[in-house]
Amino acid sequence: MKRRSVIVGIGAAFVAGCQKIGETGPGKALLEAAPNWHKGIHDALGGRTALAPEYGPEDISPFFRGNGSTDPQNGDYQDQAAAGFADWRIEVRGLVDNPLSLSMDNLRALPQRTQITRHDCVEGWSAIGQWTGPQLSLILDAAGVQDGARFIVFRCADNLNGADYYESVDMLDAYHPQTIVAHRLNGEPLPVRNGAPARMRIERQLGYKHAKYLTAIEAVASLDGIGAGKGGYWEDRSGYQWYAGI
Ligand SMILES: Nc1nc2c(c(=O)[nH]1)N[C@H]1C(S)=C(S)[C@@H](COP(=O)(O)O)O[C@H]1N2
Ligand SMILES: [Mo]
Repeated sequence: MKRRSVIVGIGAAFVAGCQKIGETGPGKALLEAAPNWHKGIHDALGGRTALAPEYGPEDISPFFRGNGSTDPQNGDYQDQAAAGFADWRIEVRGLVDNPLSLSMDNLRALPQRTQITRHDCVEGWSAIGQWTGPQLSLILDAAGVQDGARFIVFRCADNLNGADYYESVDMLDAYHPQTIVAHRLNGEPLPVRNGAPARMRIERQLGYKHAKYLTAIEAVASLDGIGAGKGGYWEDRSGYQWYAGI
């Protein structure tokens, strides 16, 4: 939880600074006039488990665009797509007592959660979609995550410019109730452009954390030695933060 304490540290310094401003002068009036702003900071300090906003069916975007990989050409992805992903497997491995190899039927047989949420991409666009799939927590509980695990890594089928896409989250986001392995978008099987046959929804995080074309879920003690060690494809090769909480 190292990253979390960094975030909390920044938040605490921010609150301390604001209290100082608030003691005298116009800052005080500003603070008193804006109680929700103050609450917002408290939520930010303790609200990692709060739910992301959910929307109504009338809010669903007419088209949910694809971004990054939208039609993987590497490996056997195209063959798998042509076969309706009948042989697709999501491996659950690493620091688990019972490694699993989940078919799409296995995924669909689990209790499902449906949620209408807003996706925010750092590139400056958003879209609202309805996602359906089992909570990741159900899968992790079935696999029996061991005590030493601190992160969950998501492996993807697509290779972008010579590197496999991957992402990772800490246990708070892994067990968050809105963290699901989505296989349906707006009531239809997930389109290829949006990550068929299954992709992560990590609703408290920015778009690049939502790994598409999911092939494996790995419980690990450390992110060292995975990719370039920064916890994700974009984290490894740009300034994108590993913790992309919203
Ligand atoms: N495997 C994989 N996952 C990915 C990406 C990608 O290129 N490959 N792009 C990410 C980014 S930057 C965003 S904004 C979302 C886009 O999801 P969408 O294609 O459904 O819009 O997927 C994320 N997950
Ligand atoms: Mo993105």
